[in-house]
Amino acid sequence: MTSLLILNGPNLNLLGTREPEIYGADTLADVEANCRAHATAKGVDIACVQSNHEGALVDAIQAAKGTHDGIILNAGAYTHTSIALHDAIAGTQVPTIELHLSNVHAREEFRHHSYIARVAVGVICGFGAAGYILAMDAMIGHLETRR
Ligand code: CA2
Repeated sequence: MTSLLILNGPNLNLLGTREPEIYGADTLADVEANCRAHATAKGVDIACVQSNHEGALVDAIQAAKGTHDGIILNAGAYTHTSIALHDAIAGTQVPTIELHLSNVHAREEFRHHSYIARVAVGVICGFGAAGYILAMDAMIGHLETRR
């Protein structure tokens, strides 16, 4: 069975507690529950991981090789700073979709650059929590066309 890793980075554990006008009212637990329900409907397995630590995210990407077929990655602010995450994705070659709740291109200049996009299958941003479902469907479709 296809298996996806839903990987969330720094501060996304705070979802639903502040800045709902930017990130929505759903908590991370709500988002993960929606992903689990969608995975059941689509007949895929998922694992959900969140960490505030760059090295732990690198470990999770490395551990995905041979365990998960694709990664949905909201790397949070590390998107804009982390060559280590870029290298982990490039090194493991696990297909990865970069995801953001907000439209990072409509925000501050420092959010416009991504180290992840260069090694991602594609990027989804600006659709709030629905983006996780869009990303799951996009990854399932991507994996099907590769088979
Ligand atoms: O829009 C996104 O999903 C981001 O990845 C969220 C990151 C931000 O640094 C990226 O530029 C875009 C920030 C996540 C912080 O989430 C919070 C949620 C509620 C309260 C405080 C922080």
